[in-house]
Amino acid sequence: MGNGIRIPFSFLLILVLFFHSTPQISATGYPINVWPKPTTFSWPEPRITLLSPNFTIFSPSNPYLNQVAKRYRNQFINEHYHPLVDPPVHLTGLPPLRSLDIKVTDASAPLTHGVNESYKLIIHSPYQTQTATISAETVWGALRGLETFSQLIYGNPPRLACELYIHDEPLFPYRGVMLDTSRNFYGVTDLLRLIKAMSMNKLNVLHWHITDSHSFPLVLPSEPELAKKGAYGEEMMYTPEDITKVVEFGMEHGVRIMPEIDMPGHTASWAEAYPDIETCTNMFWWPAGADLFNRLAHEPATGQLNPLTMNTYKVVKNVIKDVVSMFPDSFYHEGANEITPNCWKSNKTIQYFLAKNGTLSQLLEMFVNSTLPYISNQNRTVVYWEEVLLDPNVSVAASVLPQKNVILQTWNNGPNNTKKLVEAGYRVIVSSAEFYYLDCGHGGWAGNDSRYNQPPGTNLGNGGSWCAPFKTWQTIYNYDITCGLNIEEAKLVLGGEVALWSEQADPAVMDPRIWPRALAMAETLWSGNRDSTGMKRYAEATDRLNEWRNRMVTRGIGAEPIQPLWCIRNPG
Ligand code: CP6
Repeated sequence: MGNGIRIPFSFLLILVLFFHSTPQISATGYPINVWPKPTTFSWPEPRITLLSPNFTIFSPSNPYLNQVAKRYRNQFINEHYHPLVDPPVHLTGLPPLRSLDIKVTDASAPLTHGVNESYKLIIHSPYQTQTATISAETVWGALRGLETFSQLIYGNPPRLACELYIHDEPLFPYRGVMLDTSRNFYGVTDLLRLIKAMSMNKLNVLHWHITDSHSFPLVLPSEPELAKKGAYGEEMMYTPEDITKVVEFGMEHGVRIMPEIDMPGHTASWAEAYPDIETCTNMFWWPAGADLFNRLAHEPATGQLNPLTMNTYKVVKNVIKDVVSMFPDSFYHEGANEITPNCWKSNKTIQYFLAKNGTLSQLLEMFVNSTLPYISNQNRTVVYWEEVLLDPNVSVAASVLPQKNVILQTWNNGPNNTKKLVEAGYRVIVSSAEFYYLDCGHGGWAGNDSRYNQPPGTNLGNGGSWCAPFKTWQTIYNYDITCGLNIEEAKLVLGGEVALWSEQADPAVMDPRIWPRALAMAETLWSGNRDSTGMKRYAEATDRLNEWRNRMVTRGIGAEPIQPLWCIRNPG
């Protein structure tokens, strides 16, 4: 924290006192290095005290909270984080902090959508008491408070701010990251590292896009052939034990796991086991007129389940049943994106259906009508990509999707599609490709089609249009997911999600591709992107981001730097 930021903060304090306003984000006294920035905090005097070597956490008895408290206690004592810039305060010789008391009102509230994540953290004056308290409604709020507490500690021996007050809660209940494990495979350790990094940033949903056309890495007890034939290899599969491990690790970090088995499109990998339920998997690679979406995903022909084949539903229901039993979360993502008209049209049975005045949209309705109630009846809220309703060529009638049972995830056309959907009464998760798609790396296009391997400047239609320009953390930080909506409409926006599609990503580049950009969204969705005067807080965020990115690296997350150390040591 450079000296430069002190002046604006004291200035704010004066402004706030002068106008008696209630700003969304108020800050009094000195700044603190916490990411995402707490909603409200106050640190009137820059006092630092040591953490006692016998530091103890007292928490109500709850299996998750006890385990989490133990983990954090260990981190508090042993992290020894060395800040890039020494805080402008020094040890004052106060008595050390001896304990942290955690108080939880409802220790049995499960980790579900909308669970209360607020907490109050008070580090008292050591002259009065050598304790700190976290008070939260739920264990999940307490967990957020513990993360904040961990970020206040630095140095060896460990020390932290005292006489500090924080009241914190998220603006949006849904703060997600999507990872695609079909185009390239990620091991369980990679998934756990991602969950850990998400938790550090108070992100709470991992949307796991498990399968797609390229590979089917999920071992399902009722349909073992799907992974056996559709995975990239024996080592590149997730067993039911792996899933349990990921789900449990998520729980311990306040991160829900929402599975997606994309269907009926994006399913070519199913054809290895069940060629009879698929359409167009033998379509030649990019025949003239092939839909551009296929090219975007570098696909082996999209492959779409045939809604007119009875065996399709037998397999699909087995898949859903197994996935529901492995993933306890109440959200279930069914995909339903990018239906390719030419794919269905290439099938003889479907051609016959269309010739009898049937439509492609009716085919999708058949599929949704036989799967949505099946999933809803298992106490799941179904999430679909926006096209299920908005695709101009193939989409279902709104009456097929009851507002209370489904949530739609937008990714096209910035805020306009979000607006359309909330106007129609649907709850929405925003993943605008222009802002929140992280997949594009610097490797250029190289599908297994010679047309991709062209000299610079070659026009490949709209392929890759979202890739350029590369989305910087500022672009993501700047984005307001409810822009253009009125207050009532904005209430239907549950939150946002950044997405890492993996055509050009794998474990080797996962960390730097996701971080620090996802943490920019994390802060926007937690406490917003503006200071108390309503201005976007880039400069203040930049200093905090540098310090936070560095701490993430020391915690084992390969986040990209945003500046050379020189800029950090010599703030402008
Ligand atoms: N795969 C799946 C993809 C994409 C989607 N679904 C995608 C589309 C456009 C861009 C990036 C990714 N590769 N199954 C869209 C939801 Cl730019």
